[in-house]
Amino acid sequence: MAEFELVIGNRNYSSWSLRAWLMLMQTGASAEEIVIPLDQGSYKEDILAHSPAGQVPILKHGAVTVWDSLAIGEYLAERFPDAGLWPDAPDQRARARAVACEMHAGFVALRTHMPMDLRNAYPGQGREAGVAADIRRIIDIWSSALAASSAGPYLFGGFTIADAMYAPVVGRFQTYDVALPDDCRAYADAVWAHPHMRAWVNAARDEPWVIEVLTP
Ligand SMILES: N[C@@H](CCC(=O)N[C@@H](CS)C(=O)NCC(=O)O)C(=O)O
Repeated sequence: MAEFELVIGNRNYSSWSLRAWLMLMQTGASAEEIVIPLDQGSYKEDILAHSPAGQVPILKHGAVTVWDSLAIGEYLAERFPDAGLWPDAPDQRARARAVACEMHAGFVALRTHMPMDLRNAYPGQGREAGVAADIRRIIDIWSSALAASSAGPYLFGGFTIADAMYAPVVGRFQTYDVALPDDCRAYADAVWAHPHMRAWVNAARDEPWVIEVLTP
C-alpha cells in the first residue's frame, strides 16, 4: 500500500493539484493518486467525501488529511527534511516562503484570464486588465531570486516548494506565449523540462475530459 494518497483534479486544468503533486514527487514517497475530474457530474460530492473544504488537492497520510497546496508542502517539508523542499539557508528559505505565499495569495488577474490548459496553445490571448502587471511582478520575482542564488537552475538552486508554486505559471506562459527575458526564459525552460513536469504534462495530454477555459 502506498504511503500517501493525493486527491487531485484533472491534470490539464488543476493548477493547485499540479503544485502539490510536484511537491510530493520531490519527496520520492510512494503515493496513490485519486483523480476527480472537475466540473463533471458529482465531482463536488466526490471531493467532499475526502475533505469538507471541497477543493483539491488533498493529501492523506494515515489518519492525517491536509487540504490546501501550501499546507501540503509544509507538511511534506516537515516529514521529509532531506528532500530540499525549502532552501537550507535561512535567508533563502525566508525569500522562498515569501514568493510561494505571494503566488498562493495573489496574481488573480493572471489566474483568471490565463487559466491553466497545458495541452493547448492560445498565443496572444488572455491579455486582460491586470495581467501585464502580474506578469511583470512574476518576472521581477524570478529574476531577483535567480540573481541572488548562484546555484540554479531553479529559483533557489534545487527544486523547492517555490518552484512547484510557479510551475503552473510556466505552463500558462507556454500556453499563452508570454515573452520573457533570458534569465526567466532559461528558468521556465528548466521547469518545463523537469522530469516530473514532463510526466504530468504528458498525462494531461492523454486525459479525455474537456473544460472550456476561455470564453470567446
Ligand atoms: N488555495 C487552495 C486552492 C484550491 C483550488 O482552488 N482547487 C480547485 C482546483 S485547481 C478546485 O478544487 N476547484 C473545484 C471547486 O472549487 O469546485 C490550494 O492552495 O490548494
